[in-house]
Amino acid sequence: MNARQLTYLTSIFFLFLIPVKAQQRPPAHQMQTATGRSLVSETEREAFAKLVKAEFVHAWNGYKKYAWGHDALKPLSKSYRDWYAHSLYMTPLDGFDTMILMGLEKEKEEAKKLILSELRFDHDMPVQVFEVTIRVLGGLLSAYQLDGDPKFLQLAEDLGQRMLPAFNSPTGMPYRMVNLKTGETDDHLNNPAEIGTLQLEFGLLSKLTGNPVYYDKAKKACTALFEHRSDIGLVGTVINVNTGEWVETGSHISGMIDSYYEYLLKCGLFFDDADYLAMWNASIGPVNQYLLDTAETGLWYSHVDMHTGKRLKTQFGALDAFMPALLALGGDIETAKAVQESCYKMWTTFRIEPEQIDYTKMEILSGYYVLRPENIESATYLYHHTGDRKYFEMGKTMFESIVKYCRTEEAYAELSDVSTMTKTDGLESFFFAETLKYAYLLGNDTTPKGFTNTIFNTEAHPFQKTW
Ligand code: DMJ
Repeated sequence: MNARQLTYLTSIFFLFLIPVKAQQRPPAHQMQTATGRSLVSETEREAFAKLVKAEFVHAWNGYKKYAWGHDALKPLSKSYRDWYAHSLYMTPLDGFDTMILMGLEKEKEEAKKLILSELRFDHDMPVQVFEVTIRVLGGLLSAYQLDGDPKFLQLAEDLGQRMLPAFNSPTGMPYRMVNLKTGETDDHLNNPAEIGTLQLEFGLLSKLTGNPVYYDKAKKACTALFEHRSDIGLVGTVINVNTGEWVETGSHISGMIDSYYEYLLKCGLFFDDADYLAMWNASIGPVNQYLLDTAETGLWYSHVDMHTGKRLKTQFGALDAFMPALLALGGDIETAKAVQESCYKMWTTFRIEPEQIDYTKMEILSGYYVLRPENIESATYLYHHTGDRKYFEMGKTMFESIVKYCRTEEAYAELSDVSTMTKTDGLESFFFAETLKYAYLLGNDTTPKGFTNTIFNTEAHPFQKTW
């Protein structure tokens, strides 16, 4: 048999073989594992990721056209907003690592050029320590780790130094505001989220610079907060950092407390810090014991008094929806799944989730939607931790409704009211950092070490353990 005949016979053989194999395989949406999970085909995932990437470019182009060099785009008035007297380049910094993960080379280079040529911190202006840490410091650190340019780390170190005076309170817990030039501090009434959500960034800065001061200050602050928990193991909403007295004693997992719990676990895992893991283990038990509430509408986290555990409110919201992601990371998949059902119900009942609902009546308490990521974030975590198609579909549906109701001709806009889907003139930088990134990672996991091995800061900046 000559070579030509051999090729002919081989192709005939494969022509018969391929249809048989194809017939044996059920369509992608019916594919199941031995445990009954439905899977998602790579083609479907890729197509979704491509869609998300295109929407990122759409929103970024709007920022470029109307808000270049400023913190955020105002999508309806086609102008811009800066948080303070000088821009801190929040949108380019928050979006930078998303561009890298999405393979947006041109956009990445233009953002890099802007940040490295314009961003400086020697401004005489008070800034909010927590927000600047999670967005700006976090963005600079992940930019350095993913891009490699040492100028990102120099900027991060400069910023870290300028924020250190915030920790100079009698308790070690930071003041809410610090002046970047003078180091003057302000606002002694702070909350667990703003006190306890600094360690990943300050800790990573220590690891990368070899200067332990950042790690130590942030850890002292968080430990002091933990030590002020009540006898039943809960924290309240507002604490005086000068005296350590609680000013508001409502306990919940919503805004002002949420990411304190997130960082207890993430810092324990990321830094192999046994103290953080111990604080997490001592906290998650009481949180589940006192806050979890089984209602007719599902499983929710409520609001209780930090000292008595007495229920204060049956209120849940867009920010609380981070919890299934955290539970999944902590290994409690079953509670994560049950709470995610509720989060998804909160979304689909109103077509887009409102900021706050009363979960017993499924009634809106606060109807705005500022393009928050938490619900999609949790769907993405559950998808990567279980491989179940159900969570891919949840994330996809949520993303599609954002496109349907929040897309504008040249970018995206927040909603002032989900009952009327009325758009409002804002576009938070976390839409670029988190919402679009988590949606994209649902379809295409481009994180260097894989999604389940990556620790994201609370603004979804992926951090790498390099030590
Ligand atoms: C982000 O800045 C962070 O995720 C923070 O922890 C909570 N709020 C926003 C997103 O909703």
